[in-house]
Parts: sequence; structure tokens; C-alpha cells
Amino acid sequence: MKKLLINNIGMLASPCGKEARRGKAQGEIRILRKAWLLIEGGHIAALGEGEPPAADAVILDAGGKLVTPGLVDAHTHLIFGGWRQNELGLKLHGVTYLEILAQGGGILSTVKATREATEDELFAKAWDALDEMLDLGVTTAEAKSGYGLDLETELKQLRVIRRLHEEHPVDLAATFLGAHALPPEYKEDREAYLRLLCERVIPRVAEEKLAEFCDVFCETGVFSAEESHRILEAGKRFGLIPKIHADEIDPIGGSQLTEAVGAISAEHLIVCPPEGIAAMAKAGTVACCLPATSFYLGSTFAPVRDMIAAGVPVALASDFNPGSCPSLNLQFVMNLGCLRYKMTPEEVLTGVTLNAAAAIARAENIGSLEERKLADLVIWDAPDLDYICYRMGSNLAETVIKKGMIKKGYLHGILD
Ligand code: IZC
Ligand code: ZN
Repeated sequence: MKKLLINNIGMLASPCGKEARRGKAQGEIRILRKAWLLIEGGHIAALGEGEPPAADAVILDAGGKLVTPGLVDAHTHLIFGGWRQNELGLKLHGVTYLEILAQGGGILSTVKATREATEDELFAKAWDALDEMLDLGVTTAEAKSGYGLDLETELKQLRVIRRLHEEHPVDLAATFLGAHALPPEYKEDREAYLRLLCERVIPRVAEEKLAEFCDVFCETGVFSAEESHRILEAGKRFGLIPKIHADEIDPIGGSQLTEAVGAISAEHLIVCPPEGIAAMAKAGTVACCLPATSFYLGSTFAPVRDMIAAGVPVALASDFNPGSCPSLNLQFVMNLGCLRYKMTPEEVLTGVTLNAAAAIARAENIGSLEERKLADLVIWDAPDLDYICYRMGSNLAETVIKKGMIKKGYLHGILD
């Protein structure tokens, strides 16, 4: 494969390292000016400031613009049938997210639509969403099951994730979320559903190597902390790394569980109490915060400054799903990171690149622009990092490169 030299980079901004950055280090990134970056075999071969080396390479002129790592969206519910636009009117009349769910809507209406959809329909729909993500600068994403809530449909969702990972340029990390809600057919027998998950579905998911992570929705009226603990331990016995939806609406002990189970990440954390922050700091758990969901629910915003002060590494993700965040725009998430979490642009960049990669166990290979990492990067229609955090509502990703191949922008496909 031909080499690619990106020349005339005005500002190259990237965190450094192969693990999550926490505390003050979250905001310490490397800035190169008048920079270049050489790609070979899908990886970053070299980068620096000033004159680029003489190389037999295709040259891409970055026009003095900003270059960052490709964005990593560490939390999405990518695979679903239908949408839930009918809930907008309910929301406007003050019906809450948990009330809609308790009435059999919300997640459960998406479960119905997902069970009814064929694998090919789910694939085609998620493919389009991934195209949109790539267009916005995302080069890797996490994707959850959780709209099947039965063996066959959970496997169907996870197989779609695997096919998309193999066929779409955006790489995917798969998470099993069978404990997303109690399915209607188990309404009178929670214990039977928990046993189904722990004894049949998790072993099968592991056997077919369909997921790397196991997640639970630990929330009032959904799964208690005790039930969540039990499911995550069952996942661990089959090699699934724990994640946990915690403190989204009510603080019922989810974030405190991170230490007990050794969770790689905890999600939402909108109402995370100090004990939850302490547990995550101790466990080295990445706090995966989802500000577009707070925005959409009209709720408060996660106490991210307290997390950073306590040494918890923070990632920012979209939470793309048909209910509480029908947006996959990680650039908007970056705006909210600054405006609502009061993060600096440097902290935000780490949150959507290296720390997001760490939340899905990918920090060895992606999340920063360094030699030997994958050549996943974005050339922005922007002069510097502040600009992409400040502008709102426009797509500023101009050129998107995945594993050294130009997937969007001028010279698109020239190396494929
Ligand atoms: O479909 O409502 N919070 N799960 C937990 C979601 C949001 C997705 C949904
Ligand atoms: Zn979620």
C-alpha cells in the first residue's frame, strides 16, 4: 500500500499515551504546529514539526488546518428497529422517561420494533447511522445490544454489530446489554429473566464471541444494584468486561458498584454521588459521560469537574439511541462538554479520543496520534482546537482518514 504524507498541518492536537488520562493530565495534550504526519500500512509511521521527510508518498495538503485523532464514540445503542418520535409529545406534556417505560413504551417499544426487524433491515439502518458518524469524524464506536431481551434477538443484534465491524470503515466494539429492561413476558418473574441472562444468554454470547463487554441498566424500576452486580459477575465468569449504566436518573448505587466489579467504564453518572466518584477513582474506571442525553432529557449535567478533580478519567460519548438521545453528533457533545461540563477544549479532546478508547479497551491502538497507532484521524475545517469546541451545529470534519485510507474528503478513496 502506498504511503500517505499529510503536510502543511496548521495545528496537530492529540493526547499521548496508551491509557486513560486522569486529573490534570486529562487536559495536557501535545500540540504540534506547522506539522506533518506520515502514514504507512494503515499506521502512523512518523510525525513532527517543520520540514517533512522526503518520502515516496501520496501527499495530502492539510491547508494549514487542525488535525486530531479520529473521534471515538464509546457509548451507542446503534442497533434498533423503529424510532420513538411519538414520545416527544408525551415529553412536552411532562411525562418522564421512566414513566414512559413503566407504561410499556420507551425501551420496550424499541424492543418490539427490533424483534420484528430482520437482520438485514437492522444492518442497513445501522449502516446509514455509521456513515453519518464517519461523516462527523468518528472512526471507532461502541455498540450495544439490549433491544432484544430474548436469546434470539440479542444474538441477532450482536451479529449485526459483528457484520458492520467487518464491512463498514468505522470499527465497532460490541457490548451485551441484555439487562436493559425487564421484557414484558417476564413481568411477573424477574428471577426467571435474571437466570435466563446469567445461565443461557451470557454463556452463548461468550461462546460465539459476539461481545467483549457486558453492561446493565442500573436504575429505579429497571435493575437494582444487587441485580446489576449479579449480572456483571456472571458476565465476568465468561470473560465479558463489565460496564454499567449508573446514576442516569436516580443514584441507586450503580457508580459504587464499579469498584466491586472492576468496571472498565460507568455510563451517564448524571446524579453520581461523591461515594460513586470515589469508587471510580479507586477502580480506575472511566466515567463515560453523555451530555447530549442530559440536554435531551432536560436534566442536570454530570459532575464532571468533581470527577476530574478526584482523578477519574472522563470520556464523552453520544449515547445515540431512539429514546433519550436521537443524535449521534459527537461534535455537539464536544460543545456541551465545554459549555455544560465546563471542561477545557483540551480535556474534551482527550474525552472523545484517548479516554474514549480506554473505555472500550482500545487505548493501545487508537485514541492518539503517535507512532505505531492506527492512522485514524480528522482534518478539520478549523484553524485550531478551540474553534471546533466553539462553533456549533455545523459539521467541521473535512477529511476523515481510517486506517490510513481517506474515507471522506478531497482525494477520497485514492488509496483504497
Ligand atoms: O432506548 O431509552 N438510557 N437506555 C438507558 C437508554 C437510555 C436507551 C433507550
Ligand atoms: Zn446507554
